[in-house]
Amino acid sequence: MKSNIIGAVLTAVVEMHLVCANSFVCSSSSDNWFAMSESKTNERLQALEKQVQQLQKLLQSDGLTKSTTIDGVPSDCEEIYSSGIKSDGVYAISPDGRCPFFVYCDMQNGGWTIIQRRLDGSVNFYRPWDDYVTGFGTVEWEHWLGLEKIHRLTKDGAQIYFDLENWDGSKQDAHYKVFTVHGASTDYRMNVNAHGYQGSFKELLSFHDNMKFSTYDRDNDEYSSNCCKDHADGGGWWYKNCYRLGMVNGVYGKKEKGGIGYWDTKHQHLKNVTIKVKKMNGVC
Ligand SMILES: [Ca+2]
Repeated sequence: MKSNIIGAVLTAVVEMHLVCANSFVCSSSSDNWFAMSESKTNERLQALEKQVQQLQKLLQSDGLTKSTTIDGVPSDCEEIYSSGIKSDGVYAISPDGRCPFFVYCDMQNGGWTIIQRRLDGSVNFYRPWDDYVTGFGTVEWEHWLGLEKIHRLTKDGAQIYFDLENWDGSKQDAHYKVFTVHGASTDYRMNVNAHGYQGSFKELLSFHDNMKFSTYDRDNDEYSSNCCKDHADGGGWWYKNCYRLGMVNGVYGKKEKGGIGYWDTKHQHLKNVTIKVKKMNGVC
C-alpha cells in the first residue's frame, strides 16, 4: 500500500516539475531544465530532495493514507496537521486531486495554508497579471501563492486569516469565516462575508466583496483610473475604488502611499503580513 502511495507521490512531484512544466497550475517549475546553469540545476535538485524528504515524513506518519484526494496527496495543511504532523514547513498538497503544488504550512496555529507572506522585502510584488495568476517568490519565505492555486483552495468556501505586524512590533489580525475566490473565467472574482468577523480593527475586507482581481496591467476596479497603478505601485488585489483591507501587496518598507498597509480613516502602515486559509469546517 505504502509503495503504491510513494510511487504516486513521487510521480506527482516529477510531474510538477516536468510534465506540468508549462501549465499555469505548476508554473513555478516553468524553467527549462536543459537550459539551466549547473548551480541552478543543483539548487532545483536540492529543493526536490527536500520535497521528497517531506513526503517521506508524511508517509512515516501515515498522513497520506488518511488523505482524501485521489492521488494520495493531502488536500491542505489542516489535513496534514490532523494526521499528526505539527511542524511548520513546506508540504505538497492537492486541494482537488489535480496537479499538486507546494505550500508553507502554519502548524503552530492548527494547520493553516499560507497564500501570501511579506517579511523583508526580498520579493518584488510589482508584478503583472500573469505573475499574480501563477504565483511568485518562494513558499519558504516571501511569496504570493497564485490566484489559480488560491482558487483551488477556496472555491468551496474557506476561512481567511490576516496576521499583520506594525512597525513598532505590535500585532493585529483579521479573521473571516467565509471567503472564496472564483475561477479564471471571472478574473478570480472574490466573495467574502463579514458575518462572524473577528479582528483587532474594524471590519474592512467586505468593501472588496464581489470584485475581480486587478493588476497594473489588468484594470478590473471601479475607479475611473487604475487603483493598482495609481495607489499601490503595482501590487495586485481585489481593488474597488480603491481599497480598505487591500494594500497588503504594496511596496515593502514604504511608509507612505503605495506601501504595505490598509485603510480605515487613513492609510495604516504595516511592516509584515501573512495571509492564510483553511476549510470552513462548520464554523458558520
Ligand atoms: Ca479602473
